[in-house]
Amino acid sequence: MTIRLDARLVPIYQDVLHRNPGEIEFHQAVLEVLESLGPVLTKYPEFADKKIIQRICEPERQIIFRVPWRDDAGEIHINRAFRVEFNSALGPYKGGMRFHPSVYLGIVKFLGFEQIFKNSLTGMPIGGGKGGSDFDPKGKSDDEVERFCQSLMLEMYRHLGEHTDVPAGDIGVGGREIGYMFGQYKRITNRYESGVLTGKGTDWGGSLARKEATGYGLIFFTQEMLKAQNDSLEGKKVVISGSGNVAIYAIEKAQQLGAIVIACSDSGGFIVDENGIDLTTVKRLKEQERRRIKDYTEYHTTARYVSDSSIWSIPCEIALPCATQNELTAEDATMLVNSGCIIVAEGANMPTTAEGIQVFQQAKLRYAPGKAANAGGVATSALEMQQNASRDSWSTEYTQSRLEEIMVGIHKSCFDTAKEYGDEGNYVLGANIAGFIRVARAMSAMGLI
Ligand code: NDP
Ligand code: 2IT
Repeated sequence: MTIRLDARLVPIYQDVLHRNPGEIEFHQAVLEVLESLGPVLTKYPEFADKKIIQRICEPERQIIFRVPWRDDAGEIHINRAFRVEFNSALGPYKGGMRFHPSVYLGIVKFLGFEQIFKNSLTGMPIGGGKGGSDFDPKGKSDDEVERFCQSLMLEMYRHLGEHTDVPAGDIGVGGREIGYMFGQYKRITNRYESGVLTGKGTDWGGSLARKEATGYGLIFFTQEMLKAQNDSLEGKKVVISGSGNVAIYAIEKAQQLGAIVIACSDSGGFIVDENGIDLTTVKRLKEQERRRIKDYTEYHTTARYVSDSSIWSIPCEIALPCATQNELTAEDATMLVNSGCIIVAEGANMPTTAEGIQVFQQAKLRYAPGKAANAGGVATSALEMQQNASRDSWSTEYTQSRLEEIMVGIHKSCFDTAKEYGDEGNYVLGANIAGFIRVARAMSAMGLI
C-alpha cells in the first residue's frame, strides 16, 4: 500500500506508532486522517505551532478496569473493560460501548479517535470517546448480561456524568444493556440523571428514532451522494453487510425509498434473496429471538445462504458495509468495482481496509467513510441529550426530520470541503478536514489544556 503523507506529518505518525505499539486498528484510523491534513497545515500554520494534531492523537484520559461477574452456574469470570475519553474540546466525551471478544485497547482507541471527527461533523456539542469490553454477550442469559453490566457500571459510574462522559450502544450493546447500565448508575449515584447514557428505552428518557437513527441516517447520506450525481435510490440493487442494529434500519429506510436490498449477513455468512430481503423475518430472528441469519432460509425457500465466500461478491449498485472493521478488503473492493457498483457508504466504523479505500478511489467510485455516513446515530444521541436536558420528548416525525437535516448538512460540508481543497467527490478528504477544523479551532481557542 502507498502511504500518502505530507512530510510534516511523517514524524507525528511515527510517534503514534512508537507510543502505541501493537494497536494496529488505531494506527490505521490515525493514518487515514493524517493523510488528509497536509493542506490544512499549509492553510492554518498555527495548528502546527500549537501541536494540535499531536494533542488530538493522545487521549485525554484512558481507563482500563477489571469486571468480575458470576454466571448462572455460579462460576466466576473476569473480563477487561475500557473507557477512552479522547477529546472534550466540543463537549462531554460521547461515544458507544462495544461488547465483543475482539475488544482490546487498539479497537477502543480507533473508535474513540474516529468519534472525535464524526461528532464534530454533526455540528452538535459533543466530544469524542468510546468504551467496551471483551465480554461476549452471545449465548449468555439475560441474568448473566445483567450481572455483567452491573459489575461494569460499579467502576465506570465514577467517570461518567451528563456533562462529563455519556456512553451509548455499539456492537453487542443495545437497549437491554443500556437499561441495565442506567439502572445501576441510578442506584449507585441516587440520581435520575437521564442525560448520562443515550439509547435508553423510549418510556424512560430515550429518544424516539434513536434505535433507527444510524441506519436511517446512512440512507439519508447515501441519498445525498446519489443526488449529487443526479441519481436516486429508486430501483437500485443494494447489498448490506451485518444484520444488527445498523443494518436492520438501513434496510428499512432503503426499502422505504424504493431500493431493493438483496443480501445481508452475520459473522457466520450471508443470505441472498433476489426478491428483496423480508425485513420482518430478519427483525424477528435478530431482534427478538437472537438467532443466526442462516435461519432466514427456513422461512424463505427461494433465498440462499452462503458461508464460504464474501458478501461483496454479490453484484450490486450500492454497497453498505454495516458489520465491523476491516470487513471489506482490496479484493472485495475490486469485485465491487468490476461488478458495476457506483456507491459505497459505511454504516460500520472503518469497515474498509486502507487498501480497499485506495481501490475505490482509483476507480473514482463515490466512497463515504463511516465518520460521515454513520454519524446519524450519535447525532440522534445528542438530540436525546437535548430532550433530556429540557425534560421534553419529541415526536418521531420531528426527531427524524432533525436527523435528516443533520445528515444533509454533513454531506454538504464533506462535499463542499473536498471541493474547496481541490478534490471534488473525495468524501474521505472532506470528512477529515471538515471534522478536524472544528475541533482544532476549539482547542486552539482554549489554550494549552
Ligand atoms: P450489532 O451488535 O447490533 O450488530 C453487529 C452486526 O455485525 C451483527 O450482524 C454481527 O454478526 C456483525 N459482526 C460483528 N462483529 C463481527 C465480526 N467480527 N465479523 C463479522 N461480523 C461481525 O451492532 P451495530 O449494528 O450497532 O454495529 C455495527 C457497526 O456499526 C459497528 O461497526 C459499529 O461500530 C457501527 N456503528 C454503530 C452505531 C450504533 O448506533 N449502534 C453508530 C455508528 C456506527 P454476529 O451477530 O454474528 O456477531
Ligand atoms: O459509533 C458510533 O457513533 C456509535 N456507536 C454511537 C455513539 C453514540 O454515542 O450514540
